[in-house]
Amino acid sequence: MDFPVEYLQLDQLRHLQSERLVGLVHYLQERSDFYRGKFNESGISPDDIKSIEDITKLPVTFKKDLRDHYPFGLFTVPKNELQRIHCSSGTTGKPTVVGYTSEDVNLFSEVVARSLNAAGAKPGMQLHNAYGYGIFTGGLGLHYGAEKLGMSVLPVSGGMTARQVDLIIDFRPEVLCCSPSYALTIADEFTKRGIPVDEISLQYAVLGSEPWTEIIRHHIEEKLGVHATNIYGLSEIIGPGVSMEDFEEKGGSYIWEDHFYPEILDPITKEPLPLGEEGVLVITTLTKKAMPLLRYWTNDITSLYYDKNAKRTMVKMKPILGRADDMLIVRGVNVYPSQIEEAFSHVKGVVPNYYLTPVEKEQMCVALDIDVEIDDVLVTEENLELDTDAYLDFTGNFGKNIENEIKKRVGITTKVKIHAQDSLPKCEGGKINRILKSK
Ligand code: DLL
Repeated sequence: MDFPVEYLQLDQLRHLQSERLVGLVHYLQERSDFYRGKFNESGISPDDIKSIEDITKLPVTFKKDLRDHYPFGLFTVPKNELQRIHCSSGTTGKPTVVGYTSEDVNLFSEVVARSLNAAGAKPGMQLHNAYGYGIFTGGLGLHYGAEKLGMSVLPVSGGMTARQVDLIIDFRPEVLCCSPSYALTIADEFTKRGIPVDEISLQYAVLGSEPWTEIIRHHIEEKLGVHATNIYGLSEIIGPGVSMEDFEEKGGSYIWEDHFYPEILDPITKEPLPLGEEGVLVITTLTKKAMPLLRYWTNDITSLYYDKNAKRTMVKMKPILGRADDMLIVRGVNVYPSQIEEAFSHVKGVVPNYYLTPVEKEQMCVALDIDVEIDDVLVTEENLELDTDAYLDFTGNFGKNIENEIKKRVGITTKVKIHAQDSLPKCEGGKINRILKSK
């Protein structure tokens, strides 16, 4: 199945984006008190916007703007024209609320269908959808997209891992979707039951909603026998399906930029950065009706690039390094959990189930304690018995190796405590929080 727009020549794509942006600013001028106010404040007239290149003249929108206009203040259609409402998964304060017209729901389904297709899924395949159903956009987003592609869906939602595995064994789906940390939990359950990987029906895993790195991809692909690909998105923009990896390319994700125009801004100056430079991803929704956003500050750190071997013409983004909020400053060094995770991949035998505890002194983070698991196989190979002196020596040295690797690659000093495989809490469905409360 092909979605021809993914292969547009760049000049045609820019033309389409320009037309859409011009339409959007006029739409907002007419329908949005919020943006009309912003245009007036900064002395912009919609007529100043003639092409996509003019986008930098427009104001940046922040999460705070959504919060300040809770719940429906940024909607540009009356409530009776909505078809659906979702919320973002904020952990503090009021959630941010997003609305969809029926056209928006169609658009959402279309970009998710494209994403599933890029992930390797095909019409006629069955999706085991372990994303949460509810106000979170993951469950329903993947559900509608899969149906649009012509797949069947088991709307199982997250949690109850044993039942998930029973259903995968009995129903034999080809595609799994859930968060990467939950895919690890599902994969571990298969291993625990001693089911050989070639007996698992799954071929593709479509994973996102949280940052993840190659070590997690490697574990999931090996244990489930799948192509694991990265799906990215956020409720404010639409939900999952803003960008997606291709299962034969991996390494970075196409942004569906006919609908979601990306820019990278400097986190401090908020000025645009050139292609290839890392900063905050900012997205303009070119075609949404119920709650279009101009230059929305996602707070996610990444960079944009073109891949010369890419099948499609659209720009790609690197995996998200983390949310700007999740950055730890350890003795003056900026660190994202994903960088620690990446460092693990250089030590053989690390199981990427880990937790980070910042250690504070006078309200400054001075160190990082890390709890992480070691692969059972390594311990068995050494013929070690749990908790004996030999075991403690071995895991002590193993921890030192990890500390050295992190020092070398990330530049911070850590204290690593090694735990037996399956002994740390696992993801029970949904997003995992790997940063624990400071000590
Ligand atoms: O997490 C939408 C989603 C559902 C994406 C299912 C993918 C799969 P929110 O709850 O609004 O929406 O959270 C959005 O999650 O700003 C990122 O910080 C993070 N995030 C989402 N996908 C990825 C990813 C959904 N693939 C926030 N890699 C975003 C890294 C991700 N971070």
